[in-house]
Amino acid sequence: MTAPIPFERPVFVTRPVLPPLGDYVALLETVWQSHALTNMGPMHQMLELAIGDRVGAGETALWNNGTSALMGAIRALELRGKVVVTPFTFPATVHAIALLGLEPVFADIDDESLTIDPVKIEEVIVDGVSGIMGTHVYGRFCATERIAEVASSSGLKVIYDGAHSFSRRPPIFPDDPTAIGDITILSFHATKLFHSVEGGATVTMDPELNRRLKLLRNFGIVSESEVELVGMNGKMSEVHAAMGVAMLGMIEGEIAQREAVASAYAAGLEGIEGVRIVAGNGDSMQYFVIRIDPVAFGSTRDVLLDTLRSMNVVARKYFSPLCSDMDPYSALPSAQNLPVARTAAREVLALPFYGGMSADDAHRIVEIIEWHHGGGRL
Ligand code: T4K
Repeated sequence: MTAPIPFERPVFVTRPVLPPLGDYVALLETVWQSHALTNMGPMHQMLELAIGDRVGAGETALWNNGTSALMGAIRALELRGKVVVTPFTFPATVHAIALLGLEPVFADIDDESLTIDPVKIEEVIVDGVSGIMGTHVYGRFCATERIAEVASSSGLKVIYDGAHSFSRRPPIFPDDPTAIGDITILSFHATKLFHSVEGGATVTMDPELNRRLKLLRNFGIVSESEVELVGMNGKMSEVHAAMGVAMLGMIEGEIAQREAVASAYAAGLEGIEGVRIVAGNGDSMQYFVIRIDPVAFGSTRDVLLDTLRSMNVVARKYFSPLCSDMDPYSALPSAQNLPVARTAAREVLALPFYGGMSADDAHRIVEIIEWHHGGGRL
């Protein structure tokens, strides 16, 4: 096989979707006229309602990003001491625990779903654990029913990091009372299929928790004369909310375009020994992730990544290194024995995946993977 032609410009793992500039400017004009720039103004209210409609369950509150939504969730549930958490996630999940002075306790993941394993959660629950945090990795759901059983038998609260979960067609959550846990957070960062440049949300089935979450994102202020809680500034500005409103109309088209890219990838990758598709095939259209079995494929993920990068394909190792191997956490006893997560972190690779790509781009990336599999190196 002859060497494939490198891409002329870098093809990144994602490229933010943008609404027509005119649509955004028209919304900004109303912001300019009102002089309401933040503090839950009209754009914020409009977006919060629209997101709640699309979520379709429980009550939704907007936040300025997914990380402060995670911190708000921990505070709203009054978690203390230790929190059981997955090591296979973006650092924000674990940092939210540590930033609030709590200690993460890592539990290994399930090899198939790459989400926190309920059996491993049970094994690491010790005195002082007050909650469980799982990540719906690449938008694939944790074993929420089983986790609910573990939590209720140990008196623990459950938070789900659903940063990747909004990137799918409704219903966003399965029709299952355990799906949201006590609180689920969403991220609307620029790299997400739906975004408000920076942004996030919390979802809960409990109206009182939603009331507390809304207080927590605004300094705990109930009224000019009453501050009920130690809160923060987690509010989304009107300029960001306007972007979210402009983006609402873009979601379906972007999902459809990504479906075409995913089909092109799937058709091409099928049959390459040692390559398995783990995300991008329906659950969520946020990431297209493959897993490389180094023996069957004949090369490690890292060497393949070098080849892809040499061809201007900027694939990413989401999520490697494991959070448990990062400096702030690597000395924790629970960070030492996570074999399933460690293997996954060595093998996963998020390929470029966004609506602006063509099926031909996906074919060319598959060709590079095939060429590498056949022994090709630059
Ligand atoms: N929990 C989970 C499970 C998460 O994945 C995340 C965030 C969070 C919590 C926290 O939510 P937020 O607080 O962020 O709302 C990116 C995103 O910054 C991060 O939001 C996301 N997860 C994570 C998976 O991906 P990086 O460090 O990979 O970003 P970066 O700058 O390398 O961007 C990736 C590629 O995207 C670039 O190579 C080019 C492209 N890009 C990026 C940006 C920001 C653009 O083309 N334009 C842009 O403006 O973290």
